[in-house]
Amino acid sequence: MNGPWNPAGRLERVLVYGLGLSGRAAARLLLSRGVAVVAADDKTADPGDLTGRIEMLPSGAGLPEGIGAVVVSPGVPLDRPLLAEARRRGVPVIAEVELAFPFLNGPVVAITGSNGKSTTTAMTGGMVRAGGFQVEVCGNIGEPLSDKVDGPPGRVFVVELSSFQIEGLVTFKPKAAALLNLSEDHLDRYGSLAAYGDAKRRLFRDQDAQDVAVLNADDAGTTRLDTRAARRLFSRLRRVEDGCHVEDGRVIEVSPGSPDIELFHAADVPLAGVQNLENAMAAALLARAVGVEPAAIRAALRAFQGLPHRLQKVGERGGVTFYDDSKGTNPGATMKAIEGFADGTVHLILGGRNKGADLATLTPMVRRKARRAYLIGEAAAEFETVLGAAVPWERAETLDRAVRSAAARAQVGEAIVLSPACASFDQFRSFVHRGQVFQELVRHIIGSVGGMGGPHGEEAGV
Ligand code: UMA
Repeated sequence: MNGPWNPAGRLERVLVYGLGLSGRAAARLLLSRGVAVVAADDKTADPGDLTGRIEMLPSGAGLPEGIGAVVVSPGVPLDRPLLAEARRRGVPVIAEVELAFPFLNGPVVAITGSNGKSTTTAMTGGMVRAGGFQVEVCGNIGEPLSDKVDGPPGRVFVVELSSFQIEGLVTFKPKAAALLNLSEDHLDRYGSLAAYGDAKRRLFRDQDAQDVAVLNADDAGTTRLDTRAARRLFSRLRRVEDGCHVEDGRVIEVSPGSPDIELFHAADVPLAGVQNLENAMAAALLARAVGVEPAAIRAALRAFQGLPHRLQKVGERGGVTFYDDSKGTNPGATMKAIEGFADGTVHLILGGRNKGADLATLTPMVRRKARRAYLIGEAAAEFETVLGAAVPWERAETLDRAVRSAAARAQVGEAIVLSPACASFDQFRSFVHRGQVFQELVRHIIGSVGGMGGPHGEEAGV
């Protein structure tokens, strides 16, 4: 990956591989700087607004002559033949975020981790904005960094980065960066947790002593990191020496040689789930790294609305609450999502396409928190095996049957939670689509008059 990439060098012609959100943004940035763009896509991609401005590489063609760099989209695995050819010919292969980095006219605050990235990114953006700065919130959260390059100087770029994007970094150097947590995800691409962790840790490689690395003291995988940056830890469970921790419900910032400062109260975090306290602590340390005062941190937290499909409360009926955590696409995310519920009260919808994770890691938490599990999609059979007799489960197969059955069984004070621990692509277009379908089903149930029939015509228990 580390080709001889020189961001200051003159580029004449660049290959953009993948013409989705990031590929298009990279192409726009390159064109705006007078660089010719050739685009490759393994599916037939419509160049849209770029029609006539870029050249499309015919399917199956090799790397054209005169290409100075390849900008690879995050979803394109690095073992694709075209990328292998680029490496063989000494052509640098970089991420879209790497392409954008040298053009940025303000500090970068970067967020990565297996879970909580988007929420933490949005929280950090809110805090930095409340601190009086102009902010661009972008990256994996949905808006490519390349589209944010042109704008007034002095903006703070709060950037969510996936491991896929980090793999293509060469000179990217964030002023502050957080590694929120590390648990099994994307093993279909990386093969092992170690390789996946290594991909994430690259983010900190080029930081120096003036920069800040925010790490999770409760997740050993994140602190095992070589970096020259100042390490600031956050912990829900123990005291730290530099960073922040929780004391009697208050989140306290500790810095060697300085008095302790109260950053916020745990009750200021308006979202359910222990993970959101962790996300808020990480966001606060990142905001502190660019000079945001605690009052602004508190104000932003209290006003934070949460993001869709992240343990989002979508409705309530007869004392039963429905939560959409469709973004819970790996076991680590699902464990965190249900940890904050009272024991034995969760009707948990699990399943979809397993990305290579060991689903058995979920079993102890499911045993503790769930009243019943509803298994859907390709991973249903695997879940049957790993859950065994830990908790009652049923093979619902589809989301529709799962929601109806759960709604028919749930009692006052219980929750119905879609947090599937798997990707959505076996039955849905994306986790967003899956969440939207869930919310539509919930609205239908909540709106229906006089109870609802369960999967076998049972009377609603809600
Ligand atoms: N493509 C190929 N060959 C391949 C794979 C894809 O040609 O082997 C083409 C597709 O046909 C398509 C294009 O590449 O035309 C899609 O590129 P992409 O999959 O890299 O997706 P983008 O539309 O560029 O969106 C990406 C991120 N997607 C992925 O990482 C898969 C978006 O994160 C991100 O918001 C966007 O860049 C802007 O930065 C989404 C995501 O699911 C939300 N991320 C994963 C996650 O959060 O777990 C990592």
